[in-house]
Amino acid sequence: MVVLSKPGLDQIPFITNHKLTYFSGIPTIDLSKPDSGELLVEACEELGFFKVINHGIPMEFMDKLEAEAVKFFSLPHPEKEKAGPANPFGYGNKRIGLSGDMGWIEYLLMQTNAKSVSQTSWAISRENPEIFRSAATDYISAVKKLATEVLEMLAEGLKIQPRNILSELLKDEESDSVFRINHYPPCPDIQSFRCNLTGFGEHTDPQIISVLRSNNTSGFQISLKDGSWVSVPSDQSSFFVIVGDSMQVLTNGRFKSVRHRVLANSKKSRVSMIYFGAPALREKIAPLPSLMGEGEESLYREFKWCEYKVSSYKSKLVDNRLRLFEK
Ligand code: GA4
Repeated sequence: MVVLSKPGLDQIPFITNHKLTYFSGIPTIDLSKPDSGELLVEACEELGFFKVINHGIPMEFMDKLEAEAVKFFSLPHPEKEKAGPANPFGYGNKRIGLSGDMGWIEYLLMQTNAKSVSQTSWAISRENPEIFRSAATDYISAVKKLATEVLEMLAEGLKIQPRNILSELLKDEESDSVFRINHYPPCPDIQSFRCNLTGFGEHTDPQIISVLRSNNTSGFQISLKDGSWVSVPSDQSSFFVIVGDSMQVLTNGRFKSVRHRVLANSKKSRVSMIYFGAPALREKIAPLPSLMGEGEESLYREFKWCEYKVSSYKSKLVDNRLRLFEK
């Protein structure tokens, strides 16, 4: 009999098809090269996932925020619980979303606006909220800029006008973008099992584009077209970009939102920070007319982002959320 010594471990699903094959085919885009648009388009069509290097964001931004996050996650549990429960924003522990998903994870989830970042900073440190607030604000504005640059290069690669047709969705003052910092504590118990424990269960991101950065602990996996899972070698100085469901709709299925998940690590702590670039709640999402070929039919019915969001929160992580909006 397997004895689970950690409380709560029994509620977290195991992953059985967990071959740890590292994938060497991740498209790497050098943002300092001006003509990367077409390579970006290719990566979004083939995989819905790529890595960006020479992005211009100083390592100091990542280090500062990660250090603050680690400080918070190292606090005793009762202290951290004061900043929770995530509903969906705030501190969350093992429970993901509102539909009963569980993972070997704790996290901070917030909106990217100044008010939400401030509230989170107060919730996690009443004595000195300013250090976290300023590190998170700097980091979020840097990754938001990176996301909008990538979207502008994509518009160029797709040969659609104006250049900011996609990026303006994120630049909107009322953009519903969110930010999360995940901490996957090491789980020594899993070493003795033949399968892996779920850190964050498989899912696609509902938003337009997500920008992920993690420390040097592996665990992140993506699903390839044939349904197989591959591990993404970690790289703490680069960013990984994930195509979300809304981008799949905007491109009428030309870009694919990539399924991804995180496996718990038996030895090392994993810390990741993800910016989820979303439109404003009132924004209508439908395939961009300029991307539709002659006679091409829309695969999705038009919806408002708030409608998709509400429907997403009713779903389980693993669900195909776009199915409800297919024509
Ligand atoms: C996945 C992407 C983001 O992390 C997130 C997640 C959200 C949550 O953790 O609260 C969701 C998940 C994510 C998709 C379906 C719903 C909502 C958990 C869940 C079961 C913050 C988001 O926007 O959607």
